[in-house]
Amino acid sequence: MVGANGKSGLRLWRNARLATMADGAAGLGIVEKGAIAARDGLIVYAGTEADMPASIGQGAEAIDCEGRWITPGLIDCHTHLVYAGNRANEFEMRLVGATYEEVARAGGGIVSSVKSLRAASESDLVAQTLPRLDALIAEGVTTVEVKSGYGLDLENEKKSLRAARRLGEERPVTIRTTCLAAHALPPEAKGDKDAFIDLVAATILPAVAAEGLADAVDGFCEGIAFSPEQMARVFDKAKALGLPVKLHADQLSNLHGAELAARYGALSADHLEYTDEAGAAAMAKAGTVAGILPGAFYFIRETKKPPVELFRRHDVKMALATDSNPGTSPLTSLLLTMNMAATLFGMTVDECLAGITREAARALGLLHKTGTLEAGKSADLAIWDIERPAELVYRMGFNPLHARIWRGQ
Ligand code: DI6
Ligand code: FE
Repeated sequence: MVGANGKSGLRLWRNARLATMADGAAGLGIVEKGAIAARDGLIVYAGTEADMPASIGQGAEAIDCEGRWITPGLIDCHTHLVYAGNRANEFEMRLVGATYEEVARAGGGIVSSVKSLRAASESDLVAQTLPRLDALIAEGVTTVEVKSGYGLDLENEKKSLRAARRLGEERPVTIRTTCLAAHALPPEAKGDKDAFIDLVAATILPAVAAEGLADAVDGFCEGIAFSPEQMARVFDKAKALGLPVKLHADQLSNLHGAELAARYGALSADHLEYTDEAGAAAMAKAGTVAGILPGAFYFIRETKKPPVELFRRHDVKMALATDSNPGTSPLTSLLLTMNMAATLFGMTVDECLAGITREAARALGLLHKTGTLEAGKSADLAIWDIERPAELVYRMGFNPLHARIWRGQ
């Protein structure tokens, strides 16, 4: 095929150092004097320049990376990016002593974002979200998961998910959508959580699934949100509709959300500050990824850390994400997320980098398509002006991205 780039539609990034992040490779899967070739948006070669078959490079548009590092394009596997307004006012309240739970019980919290989102049009939501998406993209992000959960009725959940899908038309980035209707109780539910869960399971999920608006289903299992039994009803419906599940689990208390998620074969269970050993063991057995979210931990000044050591011991894969949301993590930097995971939770450089590439892809069920530099995967790359990968984790508030490639472009 003759494409825009090179006579054969083939592009070659050469004279680079690769952190392939390949599954099973030692550490970061480093390749010195490396090259990556891509055709039609897919990687056809990733390895040393010396070993690259001559036929692969023929006719390619070659880009000299001048010794720069290439990693997989970054993946933010847990965001609530679509919302209207912000909650800087609650931040101010908390700074003079109120806790997140107190703010929530006083009618602030998620419900105040629900009011703002319901008042916004779909286009308005897209316009308000794009600057946040652009901040992620500016750091080399090529895939973003976006949850609903501030609509909390059929029309507004659909509006959120349509706005999320539209982000992927407005920008060169892969968007995965998640229906988080079981996020909080809307005011019109008048305190009846079971009736609201009925609405989610009987009406919202089937409609969202029928319109193909969601790639997965999530929920908030917590004292201030929904019980494990209520979440199980949501998951039963998701499974019946053929949608994979994930869960906000054990963030503020241990309701054994990790085990619930594992029981349903969840792609990931996220937060996990209060998860115990039984939870970690269940996740390992089910292949459920641990979604570690240091932004929320930091922002609400949580003190209980997620049990990273237990996850290592049980070989639970760990992903890292921003949890970008207006209430508990107004964060749009995966680089800063890595620094927080290292500094606050003691995650290593290798764990941090895997957490925003390979393991984030796994947490989205996309590991066959992206997340590592390997032939057959999407040519999603981030090219960095750094001397060693640790710099990506080490700095705070500095962006050394040289170029971002999404699907070969
Ligand atoms: N856990 C969180 O940290 C966010 N949602 C959730 O289930 C908070 C979202 C918000 O406060 O708006
Ligand atoms: Fe979240």
